[in-house]
Amino acid sequence: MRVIYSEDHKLRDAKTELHGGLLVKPFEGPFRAEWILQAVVEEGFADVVAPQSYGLETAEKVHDSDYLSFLETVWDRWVAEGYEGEVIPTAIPYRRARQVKPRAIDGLVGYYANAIETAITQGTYKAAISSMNVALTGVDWINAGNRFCFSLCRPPGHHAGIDLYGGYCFINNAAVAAQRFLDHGAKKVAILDVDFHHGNGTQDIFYRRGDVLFASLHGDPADAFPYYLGFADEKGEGAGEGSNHNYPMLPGTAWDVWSQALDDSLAKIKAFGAEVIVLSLGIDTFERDAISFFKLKTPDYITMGEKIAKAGLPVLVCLEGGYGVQEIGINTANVLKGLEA
Ligand code: SP5
Ligand code: ZN
Repeated sequence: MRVIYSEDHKLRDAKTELHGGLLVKPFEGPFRAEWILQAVVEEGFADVVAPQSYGLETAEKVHDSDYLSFLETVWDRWVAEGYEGEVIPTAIPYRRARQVKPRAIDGLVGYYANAIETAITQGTYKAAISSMNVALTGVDWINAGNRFCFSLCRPPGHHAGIDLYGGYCFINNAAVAAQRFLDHGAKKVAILDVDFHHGNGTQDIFYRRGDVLFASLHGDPADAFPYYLGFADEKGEGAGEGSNHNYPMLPGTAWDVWSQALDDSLAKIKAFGAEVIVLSLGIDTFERDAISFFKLKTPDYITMGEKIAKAGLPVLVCLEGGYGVQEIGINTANVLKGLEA
């Protein structure tokens, strides 16, 4: 299977993440993509290709265009304000507050944030665009008649909503990819999100739409980031009613329980009539992940890929999370191996 990868991910290299009341070295850094690229090449996925460049047309169908302009300009505005640190909000539109866009940059940053651990930096926008291009190039590879593709996206995307960044995400790569599949003839697309964290951004984007099914397997939001979305009773609204499926699971969940949720989500995807699966692949479900609490083991990732392939659909794999351990590389490669098995 082809791997799409751009060096431009390195432009996203924040110095800080707000964690436990301290500004620490971020869990989400360039080393992640390097570990994963090295492992997938070593495991035989050596057809590594750089992405094409795309404009913003597709992104503007899933994100608010003012939000995209904010991402593009926020760093310069922050520096112009005289600030010396990275971009972190200090106020947010709390309950019962007005949802009106402030003129002041400090207010604007909070307006567009759904989590404040994530600092925006000088190269973040360019890296996020390159990550989107990696996903879109994967769409074109699938549309050329190939069954699988691995888009090694970094930064990740599934926490980025219509007009929200956070959770290390800025542009929702999987959502933009799904939109391109639709724009090139697919009537129904499924996004299967197996990252440890609920894909709150992807859910936000497609919640009222009937053309994209969203299924997410994740740590129960009562116990895990992003805390405020991802419960089982969120089923979609309007045209999207019945096409949103959340599988929250408890601390300590291992393959036996997790794989039942996977089987159920794949049955939903088949029943929906999806023509292609966009797999939001976080490998932070691993038992030794730095910030998560599931207990998946390295061989489980092969079985995961096998099960997903048995749905019989083309699969575009977009990288999401996975932290703190070099095994994110072999675990990713194992999913790819399982898909091709
Ligand atoms: C793409 C992705 O996986 N984003 C995840 C963002 C999570 N950021 C917040 C992490 C908070 C971790 N808290 C762990 C508590 C352990 N005691
Ligand atoms: Zn995650």
